[in-house]
Amino acid sequence: MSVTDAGWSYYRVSREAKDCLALYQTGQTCSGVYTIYPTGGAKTDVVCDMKIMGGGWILIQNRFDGSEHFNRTWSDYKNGFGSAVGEYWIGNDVIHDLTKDSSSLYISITLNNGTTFFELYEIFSIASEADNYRLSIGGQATGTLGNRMTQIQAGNDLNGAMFCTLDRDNDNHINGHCARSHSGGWWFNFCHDAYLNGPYGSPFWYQPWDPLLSTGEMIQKTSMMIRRGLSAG
Ligand SMILES: [Ca+2]
Repeated sequence: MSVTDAGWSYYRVSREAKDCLALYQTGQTCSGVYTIYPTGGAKTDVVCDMKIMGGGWILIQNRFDGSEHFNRTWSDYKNGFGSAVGEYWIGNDVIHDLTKDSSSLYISITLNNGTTFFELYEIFSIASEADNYRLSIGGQATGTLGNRMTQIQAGNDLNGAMFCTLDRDNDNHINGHCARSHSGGWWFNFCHDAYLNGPYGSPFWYQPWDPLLSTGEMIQKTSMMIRRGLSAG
């Protein structure tokens, strides 16, 4: 075990596990960096949160110091970027693979003053690249952020939206390019009320979680975590 730059312990587990829940169920109850072996995917190092709401969560997105920029190409988002010992996006192909059997999503945002908000979505999955990693999000939403991803005005509802990057305009903004305008990859409609991949520490990180957070200037940390099995299946 060693300690990473981000302060996580790095756990070496001899037995292969497909995700953080499988690790948790075999007795790994400490949060930290683990190697997982997703079905059909290459092994990958991730942060597992083993404390929040019963543990077993895989961080698919982790930001805390702005050391990785998130205004990246389709290929970068497809394959993932950054590192589990720092900031990262796990990769859309891996997210697709990990969410095929029904997952939940837990979003956390911590402000510079230490206040943390969260939102838990019961149902979360993304399609394959052939369908541009289309987002399926729904079920019950609970938390202190309030639901700003679904069941809002039609143009900003992200359920069913396709992934967009600076080099791929898959949004529903006919004359615009949301990913390019907002400098980051995300599921955009026309465009959004919730968006966690904007420019870190910047007033140009537009509406991370509107109206609670209209710019990203006051955000210190964000994470997006997934876990199998809270919903049926
Ligand atoms: Ca467009």
